[in-house]
Amino acid sequence: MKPKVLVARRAPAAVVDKLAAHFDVDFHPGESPLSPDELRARLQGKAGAYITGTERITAELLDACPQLKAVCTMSVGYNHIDLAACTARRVLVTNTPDVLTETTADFGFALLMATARRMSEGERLLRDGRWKSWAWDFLAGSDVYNSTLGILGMGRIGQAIARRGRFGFGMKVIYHNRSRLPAETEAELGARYLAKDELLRQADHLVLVLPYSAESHHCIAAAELALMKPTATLINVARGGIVDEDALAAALCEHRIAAAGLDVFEGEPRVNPALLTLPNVVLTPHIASATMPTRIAMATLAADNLIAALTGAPPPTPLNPEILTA
Ligand code: 8YV
Repeated sequence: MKPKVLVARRAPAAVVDKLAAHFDVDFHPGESPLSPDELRARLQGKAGAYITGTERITAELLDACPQLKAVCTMSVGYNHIDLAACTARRVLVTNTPDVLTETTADFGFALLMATARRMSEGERLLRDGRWKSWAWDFLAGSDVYNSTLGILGMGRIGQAIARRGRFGFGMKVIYHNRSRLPAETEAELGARYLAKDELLRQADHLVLVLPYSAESHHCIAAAELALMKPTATLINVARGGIVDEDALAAALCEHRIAAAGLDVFEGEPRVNPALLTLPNVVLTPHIASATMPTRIAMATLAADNLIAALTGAPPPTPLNPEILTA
């Protein structure tokens, strides 16, 4: 008998077929995520779960699904999974690092450029028939080339954005991270480590790429925004909860910072209504990793993790590998 697994969201057909070769697959093909109650019901008797960032794995859910042995998420972020609760119950957790790094960095940089150069604002104006003439300051934004790129959270994606800034746009790179990078990585990126407040003061463009946790919740709020330059842009490709959106909307409205580019939101897919009315914010629906090759690579890696986890092989990218040896 094949082990039973739940595939909680649509996935590429080849990936579902691959899983079906190893498992008895219960597949949720819908466009919307299962509700928490539906997820609990569908996980009954399942040894494995293939999930995405839209399914929450809590201690209560784990207690209600004692057969569960592996949770494999098609995402690099895992703030939707209670990792400690999984580890305590010997449930293996895997994510999908690396395969999305460059694609996500491309998007982070695209969002930075669109925000600094007011691209969405210009397109809206043009489509609305409000483009009347030329003026010296018409849609004048801020420079990217030669400016100072601040990165909060210098992991794989932060470093990939730093490379784009330094080598593609001659930017001065400054960063803050929980732990400082090795000297040779700093030298390669030309990146200078600063205290968080100093990073906020000096950055022309501040990109948030840090993981979301209780520690990073609202780590950009009114006090932090007050330190930023009035000409600065703020870019968030990490998680919405890192930014206090009410404080950000107020800062944008009062031009205490110039603009923001946001791909992630605290209550997504709901967007704070205050942000929707502001012209100086570029809003995208959590698509930083959304290219077809990258999404296929993420889905394949999540499936390979699940197959390994339930067939006794070492999974490629475990988050709690200690349970494999303990
Ligand atoms: C995904 C992401 O689109 O990988 C992540 O952590 O935020 C995005 O790449 C999303 O989480 C899908 O699972």
